[in-house]
Amino acid sequence: MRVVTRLLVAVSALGLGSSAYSFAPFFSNFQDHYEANGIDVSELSAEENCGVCHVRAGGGGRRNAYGQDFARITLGQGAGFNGIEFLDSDKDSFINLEEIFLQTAPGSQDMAPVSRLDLTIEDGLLQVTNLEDCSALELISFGLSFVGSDENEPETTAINIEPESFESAISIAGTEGVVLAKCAGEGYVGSLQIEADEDETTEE
Ligand SMILES: [Ca+2]
Repeated sequence: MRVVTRLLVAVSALGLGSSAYSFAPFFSNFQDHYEANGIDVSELSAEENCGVCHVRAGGGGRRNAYGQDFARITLGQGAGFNGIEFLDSDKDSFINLEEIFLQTAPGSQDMAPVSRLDLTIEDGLLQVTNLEDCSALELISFGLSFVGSDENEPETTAINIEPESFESAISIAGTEGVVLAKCAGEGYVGSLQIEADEDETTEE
């Protein structure tokens, strides 16, 4: 008799747990993925975390545009978070990765970056423009690394710098990846994708 009672209690507790928290693991995966890659998502986490994927910030119900892409591509096609990072789910002209880096909502136009930073490479050096009013510039790279003008300094994948001291003396090492830049206080963000040169093996 005692055994049966215990079993029922255990099943009941499991049932409650799964209905109340059924979607929380997805957000936990989101946090783990971006924090492991050096992207702070604490503001997205602190504030209405289910709102990253759902229309209602409390979770449940309809998914927003990012949540729909997450369900269809990240889970449905097994493409992971990387599979939707270069989409602009909410069509506000900023890709999801830029919005996650700036911690604006990738699935809602109600929260969007203020302005775009333009990133280019000229003569091998990284250029960032539209830095007017930017109080602190943060750069991060994936698959690539930053190389400063001082040869003795090691390559790095993340730089925080005052915009006035950013003199375009940073070059990019590597053949394929992405560089992200933001001025968090002002809401500016931008990115640069570098793809491997397919003509590399061409011979003349
Ligand atoms: Ca967007």
